[in-house]
Amino acid sequence: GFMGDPIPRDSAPDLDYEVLVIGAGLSGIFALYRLRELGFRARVLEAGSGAGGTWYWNRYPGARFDSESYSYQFTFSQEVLNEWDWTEHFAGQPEILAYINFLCDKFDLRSDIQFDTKVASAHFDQSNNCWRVTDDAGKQYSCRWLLTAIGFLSAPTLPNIPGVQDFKGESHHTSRWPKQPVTFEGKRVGIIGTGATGIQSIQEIAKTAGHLTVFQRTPNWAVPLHNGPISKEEMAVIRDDYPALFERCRKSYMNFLHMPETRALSEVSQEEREAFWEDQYENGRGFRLWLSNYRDVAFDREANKICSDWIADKIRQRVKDPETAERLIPRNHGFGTKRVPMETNYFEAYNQPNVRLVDVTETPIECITETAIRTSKEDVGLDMLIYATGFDAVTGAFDAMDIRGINGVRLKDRWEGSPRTYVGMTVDGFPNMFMSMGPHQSYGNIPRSIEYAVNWITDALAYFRDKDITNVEAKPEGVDMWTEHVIDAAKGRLANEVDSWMTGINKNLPGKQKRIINRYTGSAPGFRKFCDEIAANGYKTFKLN
Ligand code: N01
Repeated sequence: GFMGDPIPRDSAPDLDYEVLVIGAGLSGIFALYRLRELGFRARVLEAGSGAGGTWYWNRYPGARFDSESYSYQFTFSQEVLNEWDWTEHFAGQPEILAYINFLCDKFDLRSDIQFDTKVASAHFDQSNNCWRVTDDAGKQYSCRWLLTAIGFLSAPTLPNIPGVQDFKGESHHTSRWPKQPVTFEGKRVGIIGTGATGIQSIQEIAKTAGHLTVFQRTPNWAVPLHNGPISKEEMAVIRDDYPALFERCRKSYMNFLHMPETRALSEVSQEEREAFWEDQYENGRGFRLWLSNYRDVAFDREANKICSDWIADKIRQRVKDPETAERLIPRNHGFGTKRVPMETNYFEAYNQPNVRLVDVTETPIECITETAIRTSKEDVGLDMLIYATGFDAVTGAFDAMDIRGINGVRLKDRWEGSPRTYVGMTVDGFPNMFMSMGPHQSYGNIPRSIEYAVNWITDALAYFRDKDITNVEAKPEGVDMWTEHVIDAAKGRLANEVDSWMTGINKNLPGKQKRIINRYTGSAPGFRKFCDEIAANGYKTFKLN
């Protein structure tokens, strides 16, 4: 019980639920676990037929963690930490989904998750101080508190190429991959997109495809993942290290295991830095080369160029055909200025006779026909077409619902141009709505961030219940302050000068053509400290009624 209450009081006896959670991904299932623990009447509405969110939908070949499995799991249950063994340093999607289902089974979470229920709208009803949620079958639900757990990379987008609907072969967006097995043997497969998803897919599909054509618009600075199996013995050693491992994540800038190098590139000799990079590239697991790099590589053009040039040489060494190698080297952005994809023999795939790279900046795609992708030079005939074309990131999943706050103001309009939030978890004008992984919240290592956000939100709800507070709204000055802070925290980063989902760009969406600060880049420990203080001060920075 909370604050000595054996049975917590129902804070909304007249409503269907005290709390409605939208989404049963990692945020949603942990929210449900916590809300139950705190004694709330809660329900989760989930569009899919199973739990897992990102890991439910993204079943594409090669989908896997690219942060260490053991750093990317929940820590809330010691029992689960004891019981669950990871079999790879970077687990594949099937193992991750099995882990999520293990959580659902263990805590009987599914009994409060309503699957196959897509939320169409959520309107705040001022006179009754509640949210009225409607699903796409027209069913209505009322609740006091609304918790969005909808992810920030969950609204997939197709390319704005004429003829996308015309293709008669098999076609899949990576994020809506079918559950039944998809085979590539003997097929002419084409893939558009070379982000983190495309790169994971390409290296896997290349193994079995009859022929694979990669349509690349922007090459990426992918670096080796160095995955490997975890033996039972090694798992025991890792498990013994869990407390230290999670402590490291807590201390690090983005909740990852990797600590930044504190020196600047200019402080070390060429020999030293190259030996350092060589070690990171050849031996460093996961994001090390990116996150443990010299501190100025993310800020200083010169330092970044030196590092990028060094990695470009690695690509040249790995790709046999020099022209293909040059096409695979990014020219319009430096290393680490976009999310760095992780790879295993990605570049070597282009040495295989069944894989071909088409640079669509040289020969633009004109259209998709019933049987082919037509470039300015040729028709590339295809049996299967894969869209690894990314997402309407950050705000896309919010925009997909009709969310309205006080006086019917639409969230989509409120966020026109750029999202604006108070600590990424609340919005002024949208009382009693809380967001896990909302815009301008600390992301980084996502499960670490989710655990924090969901704990913060659910603790707040328990506090409000205890104090008889039934209406909570962010103040406009708080939203102004946080938005300014987010912009300040990003100052000087070379990443701001690059088109990517992190700067709010999606070239397929007319409304997403202007660069903004779409992601909070301040430190995770600083973020937590700030939010902890809000709680410690009785949430006085909110309007409380
Ligand atoms: O999407 P993206 P993603 N014509 O937007 C291309 C996370 N993630 O799904 O760059 C031609 O990065 C587009 O080209 P361009 C991670 O945070 C995590 O790959 O616009 N090409 C680009 O190459 C990541 O950052 C994990 O020129 C078109 C690609 O499609 C985020 O998800 C694994 C096109 C889209 O790349 C998003 O990654 C995977 C067009 N019309 C992803 N439209 C793990 O942690 C788009 N493209 C394991």
